[in-house]
Amino acid sequence: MRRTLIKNIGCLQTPTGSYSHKGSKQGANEKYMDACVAIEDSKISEITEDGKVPDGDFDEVIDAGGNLVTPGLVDGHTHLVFGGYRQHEIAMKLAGAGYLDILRAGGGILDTVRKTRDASEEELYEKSRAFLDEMLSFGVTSCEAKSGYGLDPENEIKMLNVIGQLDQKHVMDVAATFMGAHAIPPEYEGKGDEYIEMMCNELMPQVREQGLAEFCDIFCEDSVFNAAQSRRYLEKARELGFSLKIHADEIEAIGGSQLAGELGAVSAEHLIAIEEDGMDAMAEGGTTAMLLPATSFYLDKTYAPARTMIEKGIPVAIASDFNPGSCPSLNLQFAINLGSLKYRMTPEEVLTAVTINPACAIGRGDLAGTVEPGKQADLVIWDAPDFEMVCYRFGSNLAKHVIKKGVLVK
Ligand code: IZC
Ligand code: ZN
Repeated sequence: MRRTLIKNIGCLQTPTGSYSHKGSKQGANEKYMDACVAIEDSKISEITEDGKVPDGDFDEVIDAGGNLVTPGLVDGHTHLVFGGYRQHEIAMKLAGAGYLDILRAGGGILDTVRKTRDASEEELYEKSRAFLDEMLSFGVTSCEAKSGYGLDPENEIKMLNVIGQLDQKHVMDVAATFMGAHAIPPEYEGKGDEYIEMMCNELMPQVREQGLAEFCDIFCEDSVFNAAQSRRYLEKARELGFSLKIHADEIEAIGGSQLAGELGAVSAEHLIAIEEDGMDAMAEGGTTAMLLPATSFYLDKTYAPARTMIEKGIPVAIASDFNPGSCPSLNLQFAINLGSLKYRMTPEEVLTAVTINPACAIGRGDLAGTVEPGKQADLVIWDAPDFEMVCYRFGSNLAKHVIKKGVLVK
């Protein structure tokens, strides 16, 4: 057994438990001052505080230099596997085109679909592997990744294979979400219902049988998939044993958040335009709000009503939404800054929103999201004395060292 000690931790701040935190619990963090963390192989074995050092010999000692240590961050919503980029959309945006205008004109997601279909599995793997390296350098140690730029059986499976390979070969834990219903591909233009039926009858069962994804997601949005199509798709997914996710109320509130609550979806994502009844349904259904503030920033939209959600007892998570269209940034620290500034969440609430809550929403709550004996040793040593500093400084990378499964990876 390999033993590692992290010593000289000024403040170890972490939520506790393996469940999603809501209401007043959203901001309940434990803070251990002058602490040490002992690691045995890939797991945390002991936490000490007030200058006490765990007994025994260690193979490796990491000096935290009196800094803040937190759990490794968890990015619960990404579209990190994609061909090409969409920087040419800047000109359209400057000319006044909105996100859905670009999609309706055959660009946006559909532009990325063309480039993803053209890319080989190896090309997609190499590109996304580099993204995971960059995410790790920002302190992210687990993430979710969605398919949804293939939109046909061959290319959706190609994307899911890439995600599976990343999870296996890269040190990052990557949870796979099947998102065949991300847009209507050109072959099915004007035939959204038929496309949903093909997904439900052909591709979704195949993905399930081959064990390629744990979660199933749909883009419930004006000009994309309506609430009835989303219900059909998610009910079928639930029947097949997927956990449910839904892109809801990003631009227009068309019933996605109500559906999420009613079907007991594990998370509803975006929620910029959510209304009162959608929040009530989510609170009732125990659905986590996966909020994506860097997307509000990049689309120049308003920000989801995080404070009201916390008051209503909805667990709040904050993710990057890294994708080539509405959020071409994988820097979860920037989402932390916006969570603090725009959602007006406290540093403790924000920490919960980027650790245990998304860990639970991607099915990794037992392994990740807190620093506690028995959990995977995924930790960040920050170039900061407290988490307030991480909420406050923006544009720099404050993750000084990153430890993944007990190994120093930065
Ligand atoms: O590529 O535009 N919102 N899906 C829903 C996205 C953004 C990703 C994209
Ligand atoms: Zn998304």
